[in-house]
Amino acid sequence: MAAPDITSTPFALDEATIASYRVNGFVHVPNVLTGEEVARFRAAAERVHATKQVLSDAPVFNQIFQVWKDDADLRELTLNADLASIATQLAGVPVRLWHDHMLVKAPHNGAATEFHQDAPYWPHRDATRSLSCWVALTDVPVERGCMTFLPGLHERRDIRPIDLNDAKDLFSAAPDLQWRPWVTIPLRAGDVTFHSAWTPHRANPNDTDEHRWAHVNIYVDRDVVYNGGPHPATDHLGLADGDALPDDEFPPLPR
Ligand SMILES: O=C(O)CCC(=O)C(=O)O
Repeated sequence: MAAPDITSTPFALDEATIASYRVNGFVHVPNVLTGEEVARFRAAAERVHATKQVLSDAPVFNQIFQVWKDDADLRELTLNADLASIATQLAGVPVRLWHDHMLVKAPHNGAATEFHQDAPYWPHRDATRSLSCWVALTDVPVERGCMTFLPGLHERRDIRPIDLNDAKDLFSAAPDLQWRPWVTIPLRAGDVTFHSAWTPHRANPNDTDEHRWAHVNIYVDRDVVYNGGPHPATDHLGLADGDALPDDEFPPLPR
């Protein structure tokens, strides 16, 4: 399979942004979606939230999983070529979709998403540069549940899966991280952040009267293989340890 040309992209990402991502393990890219796109995708998110089964409805967030499979508008957002192109440039390797999910914090949900890395939850072998794109479909100021990152830790690969309901768990697993600086990034609707699957991150509770609407696309190294572990994205597929991820379920992007 030919590798995508990661030097030409419809969305111009400057060298400073790529360099910042490579140093910090996350980056803020403003104004990726237009106001019209935000309005359309937000309406779709509200529609899907009202009708589709929630994978997790813990206070921390409502998680609605694999929305690209059922909703034409959200499919466009998940498979969006600009977002996938930015992810490819940041990763520096070809990627494929792992899964998407909407993460909706209800008004006054009273729970932060506590610090964790993402990769330890996933059943992948040979992942090196996997990353997430977190799309704000509403303004997300600090008090509505924006993201906070611990910079410069994306090569840290020794941390176990963390309980994201437990504020102390990451620091129990990795006590040295307790003294690292936190970087909190409020987003305007249409802004995105990208974060490495190994960058520790959290999100504040939603202390406002409005929902926090976030749509997350997760990209993994295109040549990652399944390691036999449990996960809702793979449990129904009958994959064996060592199998490649099938293209129809985990599409190579951009396409
Ligand atoms: O939005 C949140 O509450 C947490 C998001 C998160 O952990 C992620 O996108 O990896």
